[in-house]
Amino acid sequence: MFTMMSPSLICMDLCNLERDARALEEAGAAMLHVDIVDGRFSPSLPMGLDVVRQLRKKTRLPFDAHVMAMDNDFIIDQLVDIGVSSLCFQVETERHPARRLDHLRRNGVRPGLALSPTTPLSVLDYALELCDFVLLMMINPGYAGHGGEARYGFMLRKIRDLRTIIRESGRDVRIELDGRVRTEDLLELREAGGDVFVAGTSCFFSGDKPLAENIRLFKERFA
Ligand code: S6P
Ligand code: MG
Repeated sequence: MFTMMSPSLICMDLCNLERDARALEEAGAAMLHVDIVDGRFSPSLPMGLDVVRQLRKKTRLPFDAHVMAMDNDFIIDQLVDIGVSSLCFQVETERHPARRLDHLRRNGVRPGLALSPTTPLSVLDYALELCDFVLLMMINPGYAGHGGEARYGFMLRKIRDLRTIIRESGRDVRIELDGRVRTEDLLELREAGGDVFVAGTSCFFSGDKPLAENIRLFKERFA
């Protein structure tokens, strides 16, 4: 179960990113979820690209980027140059999703689309075959820091519907779930069809215990 988690960079101790990345590496994490919010898509600007670029040199963990921006051009080009392994962007603000997905694949980055909670799955009708994964936001993207945000009740239905669409397509497309992923909900989310789970403040970075302790407890539970 641990290897299905994508720990969220912006939920780490922002003054000790290298330390936390190493702790995750030592614990056997498979990747790091790198959120880039531009401050306009949603009112939040947690992490700049230069920090991501510096951190790239400090850890072996693959970067799993998630872009929430009004204009993707500059940000995506920079993330490709930094060397992220996979990248998804919010489909709602992208004028040319197919072109963007093709560009990522041509540059050796696994491409994905991110969907806000109420964005219908029909946007994937012709895009699914261009994607290696689809990220479903279970809260409003970029609002993770807002206390009132909670997973929407229809998300389990949406995850199951997407799993059915992928199964029927015969394609190997992963489902990544992001936003308020709680340890106690993991089995239910996995049963619904989730493959990869973003771990943030509702999981490893709850703040009540040190990261290493939270990871230890998590592994104990899912041994
Ligand atoms: C922001 C971003 C997410 C957050 C994640 C945090 O919207 O896309 O990846 O980092 O939601 O997790 P949590 O458990 O604090 O909601
Ligand atoms: Mg994210």
